[in-house]
Amino acid sequence: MNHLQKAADLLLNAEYLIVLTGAGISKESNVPTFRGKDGLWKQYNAMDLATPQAFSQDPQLVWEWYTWRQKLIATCIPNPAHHTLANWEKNGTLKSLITQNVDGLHRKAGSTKVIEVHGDIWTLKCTRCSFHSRKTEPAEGIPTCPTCNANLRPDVVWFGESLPSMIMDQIFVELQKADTILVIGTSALVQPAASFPLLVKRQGGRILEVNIEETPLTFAADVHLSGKAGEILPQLDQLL
Ligand code: BJW
Ligand code: ZN
Repeated sequence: MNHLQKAADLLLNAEYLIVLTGAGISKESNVPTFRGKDGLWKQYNAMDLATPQAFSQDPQLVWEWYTWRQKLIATCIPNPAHHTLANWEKNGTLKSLITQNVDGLHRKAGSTKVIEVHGDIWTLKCTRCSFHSRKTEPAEGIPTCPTCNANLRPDVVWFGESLPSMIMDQIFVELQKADTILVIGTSALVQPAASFPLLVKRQGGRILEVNIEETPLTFAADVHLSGKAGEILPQLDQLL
């Protein structure tokens, strides 16, 4: 049996299928990934940009990077992989979708059961008070809080920051229920998200991986489908 058919059989037999996505699923929508040869970290040092320390030292630089990404993401549209997952939610195949992406493309494709573990690039939060706001226009300069005048920052999770406890609670409920997890387009290097599939595996569940490369998770995968998410997901859909 070929790998695609084996993956389709696992999906057909799944009682509670969840998905974990990473930057690779949005690559074919022209959102750059983080790592790899065209990754965002190739041009910028992660530790200069995606830490709370970097933001307190140079908020201007960090905002320039986020404004550049907001402008780019504003022009991007979901690809066939996002659309396939949205359809699977509608027809009941998929129970929930955990994404590390901040680009909002799963919601744009019509998915509603989305857990954004690293936040949302369009939501801003105050560095001092509890002010939050969501806008769809790229930020200009360093936005400040209308309540207390402190700097606003993107409501995303940076290195060294914990994922919000409400999000972690939601994730653990889903991981406990899951008997199959489909992992798409993540390098599986960043914790804690990289461990979510292993938690499903540890309770007897299955891991299916879709990626153009092998990752540290491939050894644990029941099926690894090598290729672009935007091509493989519609092919899988045809077999269901
Ligand atoms: C395709 C494709 C196509 C391409 N089709 N596929 C040791 C153990 C445990 C933890 C740590 C540790 N050392 C350090 C830590 C902590 C740290 C961590 O994991 N560091 C590692 C790098 C070592 N983690 C944290 O700090 C996290 N918090 C935490 O642990 O809290 C507890 C704690 C608190 C305080 C002290 C100590 C512990 C928070 C992590 C936050 C990550 N944030 C970012 C930025 C988000 C905001 C933003 O977007 O600006 O999240 S970093 C960046 O990486 C982003 C991504 O969501 C995340 C994951 O990247 P992803 O999605 O996997 O993308 P890539 O680019 O890496 O991979 C793309 C993949 O797609 C590749 O595999 C390609 O092959 C593939 N691909 N095209 C299919 N067409
Ligand atoms: Zn404030």
